[in-house]
Formats: sequence, structure tokens, C-alpha cells
Amino acid sequence: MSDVRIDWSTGELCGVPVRSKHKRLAGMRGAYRDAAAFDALAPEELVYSVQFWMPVREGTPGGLFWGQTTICPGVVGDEYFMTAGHFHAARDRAEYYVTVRGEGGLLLMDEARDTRWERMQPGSVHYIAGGIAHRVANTGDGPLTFVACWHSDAGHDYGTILKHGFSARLRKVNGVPRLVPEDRR
Ligand code: S6P
Ligand code: ZN
Repeated sequence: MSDVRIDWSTGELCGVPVRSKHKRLAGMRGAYRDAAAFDALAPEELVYSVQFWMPVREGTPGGLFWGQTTICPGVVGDEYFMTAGHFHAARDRAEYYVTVRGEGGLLLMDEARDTRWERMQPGSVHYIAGGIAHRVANTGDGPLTFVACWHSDAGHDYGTILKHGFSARLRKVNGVPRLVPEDRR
């Protein structure tokens, strides 16, 4: 019997080795374009939670990690609640995302800063190639949950996104998601 189980109706993991982290608005200052809308929201509001299982030590060559991310529904101005987003520190490391519930958008940006997006809906499988920054936005009215599988030696480069952002944002325009190019910075 494995140490970890998944509830496929919610994506939730349970088992002793499972760890979690929670991202609240206070930890995302600067990520959203509308600073006034950001300041009007409660800093302690939960944006997303991640559960993950690291059966080997981070950095182990050839190992795999498993996780699930649940993004709450919400907007900051016209921008959907979203993950911070990152490149993998080891640029050649790929990843799979599979949507469990909800509706969303997966932003994919290459190192030349070209950004495209894929719609996420229950059952959609997304291959994130190496060298591609990835961020997920919840475009629906309920929670968006996806499972992920990535290399234990991928690492995370959050700094590049913190500094330069993505070249486009997923914004709610006339009630529907639209990828809007960002002003150059
Ligand atoms: C890890 C994988 C996911 C994210 C999670 C939160 O490589 O892509 O588990 O860590 O979706 O996003 P972020 O950008 O805050 O790490
Ligand atoms: Zn990743």
C-alpha cells in the first residue's frame, strides 16, 4: 500500500509525507497590475494552496515529485486569481499539469517572452516543455484544481518572473478570459 492517496473528485492528497503551502494576497504584492484593486482586498485572503509529495530529496537526479494546486475563485481588478508562476531553475526540466476540477487558463511563456495560453477544464492534460515559464489563472466561479508531476531536480526560478513578469496577462474582458499583452517594462 502506498503512503499517499488522492481523492480524484477534489485532487486532495492525504498521507503522512504530504506537505502543503498557502499563498495569500499579502505574499503576491506586485504580481497584479491593478495596485488600487489589490490594496482594497484583505491581505490575508487565500489565493491558492499547494499540496506536494517529495518522495526523494529536492535536487535528486531522476526523481519525480507530485502535487496538487487549488486556486480560489476571485479577481484583482479584472485579473483572475493566479499562481506566482516560475521557470524551472534547470531549464530543460518539463512538467505535466492535469486539471481535476474548475475552469482556468495556463499561461506559457518562452525565454524570448512569447506568451500563449491553454484552456484548463476537467480532464485537460498539459505538457509544459523545458524552458517555459508557467502560471495558472482561475477563470471560473469555483475552485480550480490541477495535479502536477515534475522532476525532483527541476528547482524553481521565481526571481525572473518577480522582476519581469509575464509578457501578457489573463484578464476578464466582457466576462470572458482574454490574453492581453503587457506594456513593456
Ligand atoms: C511545481 C509546479 C506546481 C507549482 C504550483 C504553485 O514545479 O509547477 O506545483 O509550484 O502550482 O505555483 P507557483 O508558481 O507558486 O510555484
Ligand atoms: Zn513548475
